[in-house]
Amino acid sequence: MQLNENQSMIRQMARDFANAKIAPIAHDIDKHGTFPEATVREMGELGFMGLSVPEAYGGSGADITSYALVVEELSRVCGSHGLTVAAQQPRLLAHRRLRHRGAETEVPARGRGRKSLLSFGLTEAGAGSDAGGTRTTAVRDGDHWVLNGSKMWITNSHYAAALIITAKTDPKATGSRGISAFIVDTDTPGFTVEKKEDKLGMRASDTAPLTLVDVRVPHANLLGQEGDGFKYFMKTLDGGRISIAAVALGLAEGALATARAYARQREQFGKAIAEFQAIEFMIADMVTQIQASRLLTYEACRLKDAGEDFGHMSAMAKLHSSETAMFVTDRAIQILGGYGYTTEYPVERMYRDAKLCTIGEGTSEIQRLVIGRYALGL
Ligand code: COS
Repeated sequence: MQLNENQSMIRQMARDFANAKIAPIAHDIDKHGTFPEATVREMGELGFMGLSVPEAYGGSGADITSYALVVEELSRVCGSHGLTVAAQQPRLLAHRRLRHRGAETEVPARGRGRKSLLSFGLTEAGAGSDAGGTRTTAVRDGDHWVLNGSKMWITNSHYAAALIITAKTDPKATGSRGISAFIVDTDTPGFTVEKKEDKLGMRASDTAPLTLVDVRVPHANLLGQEGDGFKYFMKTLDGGRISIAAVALGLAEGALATARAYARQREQFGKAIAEFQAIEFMIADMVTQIQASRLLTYEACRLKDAGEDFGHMSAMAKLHSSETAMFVTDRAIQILGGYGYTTEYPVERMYRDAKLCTIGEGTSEIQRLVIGRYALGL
């Protein structure tokens, strides 16, 4: 892919930062499940936390391609860092889009103290793939809305100054209808971020359930049109799927790099194992799948940057890249043999991190559903 000067510069900046600052801590933060506050702050200073948000809204004004390049580079050494940036970005974009649609609310984007992120709360215990199954309610009370309910698997929530939350505003409406989107400041009484989840992978990324008990938000915090929340969130997920595709791509590239170096240096039967066709073919398949993922991911970025429909392409990119990440990290462990199964090398961490990519931002099955509906014109 041909990058312009700006994109090459941003990619190099992200690569240097990832190698110098993230690679040395990636193992420890995974082991202890520690959110990397210091490097997240530094990423904010470098402009990574609002990359594709226009400068007028406090962002860096870069294109989606640059943003995906950054997420890919971070994920090459640490999936949790890639995911932390990925979870922040489309949320800001969603907000910008919603503001354009008429909402006048200002998001407290600069945050307070260590809580400086903006998070996104859609999923509930009964509303996973069926995002329209939202049970959280918002009831109008004069100039306010009163929210009650709970959310699950919410990324970055302990470090968020505010979240965008979906809630049912029309109890009579069925399915995806009657759902609205609200900005909720995390210090609003009745709003609680519960205990961080103990996860298989992405262990340094912050994931927690939320509880809302009589949370009062001003009417101005309703985003866009009442009842259109489901569609806003679907559009946000279209963009979010590019992010997860970039995370998966980075993880696959990181695992490939480790496997390639190992295969060249590890000797068995008197020669480097790279010289055995069994290994050569594995590497060939890994490289080919990664290249296909890269083309899909950057084609989705190109369409989005050009203002064209991209939801089908981001679903294809997300599906292919996440399944490629599982394939490549699995093959990388196989090439490293016993070493690959230990924490001495990063491939086992990448394998665990990659699994999230087949689930978050819509499972592989949901991506197939979106792609199938597009292909069949349904
Ligand atoms: N962009 C804009 N609008 C969209 C849209 C999109 N990508 N996808 C659907 N819509 C609209 C439809 O056009 C429809 O509008 P009308 O009511 O005006 O006809 C409405 O939203 C309902 O769409 P649909 O009937 O397709 O909804 P379904 O309940 O069948 O759900 C899926 C569609 C399954 C695709 C959706 O629920 C989904 O993506 N689920 C996965 C959720 C997910 O990814 N969760 C993970 C979150 S991690 S933060």
